[in-house]
Amino acid sequence: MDVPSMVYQGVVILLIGLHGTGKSTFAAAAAGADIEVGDGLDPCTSKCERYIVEQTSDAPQFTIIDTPGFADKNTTEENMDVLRLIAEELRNMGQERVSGIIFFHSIEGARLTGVDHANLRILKSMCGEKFQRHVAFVTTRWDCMNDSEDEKLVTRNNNIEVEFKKLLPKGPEIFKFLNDGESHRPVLEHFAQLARTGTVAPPLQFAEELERYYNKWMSKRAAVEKTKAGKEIRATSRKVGGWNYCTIL
Ligand SMILES: Nc1nc2c(ncn2[C@@H]2O[C@H](COP(=O)(O)OP(=O)(O)OP(=O)(O)O)[C@@H](O)[C@H]2O)c(=O)[nH]1
Ligand SMILES: [Mg+2]
Repeated sequence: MDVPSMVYQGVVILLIGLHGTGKSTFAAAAAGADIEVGDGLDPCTSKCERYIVEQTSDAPQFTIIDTPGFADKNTTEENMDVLRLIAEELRNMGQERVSGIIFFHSIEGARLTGVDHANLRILKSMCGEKFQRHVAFVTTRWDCMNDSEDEKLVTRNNNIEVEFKKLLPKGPEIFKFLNDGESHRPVLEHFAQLARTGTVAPPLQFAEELERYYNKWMSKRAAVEKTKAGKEIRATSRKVGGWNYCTIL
């Protein structure tokens, strides 16, 4: 169901990841909504969109926030724009808080690339240590694989899971999305279970930092740049771009 602006209900979950990894596809499956998805090549979602997941059982209601994907090159300004849009969304939430983040990764890639690592570092900077428990990783496109039991694929997946856990040692749960109308459920159930057991998510480090900087009358733009996630995006571009890029900066 599409949500009127400024409405956040129940457990609020942010969908984050490289563009084309299946965030909107997951949101469409979870919310039963007709959501535009991309061709996997060009970025599709251009702003943060909220969807409510109606629950029939005792599960809590969810608000899912689909976000524009991070760029598949280390393109500073594009990623900074994504961060700004997420910052705006967090500001719109007022007293409401993000209870979880789902980070998406397509299993089609042979391994985690430099761009994947860069995006994971942005994620880590957004979360801060205490929030890590409230992150889930979802690998997508399992249905595009000929044989999900194939030895090479299983090894690849195991390696990716080890990498994920190394990068966020405080423990993300990892799920597989099969594009089957069902596999989104265990992911939501994971967050529902945290809510049921009263495991309240701490504030996102990114949200706390923004609040602090806004309170110092910093402009929205400057505040986003000053956060750890903003600095991470700048630092990555310097490493990748080399001295030429630095000179331009
Ligand atoms: N078969 C299959 N296709 C998928 C899966 N996930 C995503 N796709 C396809 O991949 C393309 C991109 O998916 P999106 O859901 O738009 O990806 P996104 O992460 O929202 O991309 P941006 O909005 O650009 O950040 C679409 O054509 C989807 O149908 C999956 O698990 N299985
Ligand atoms: Mg999308």
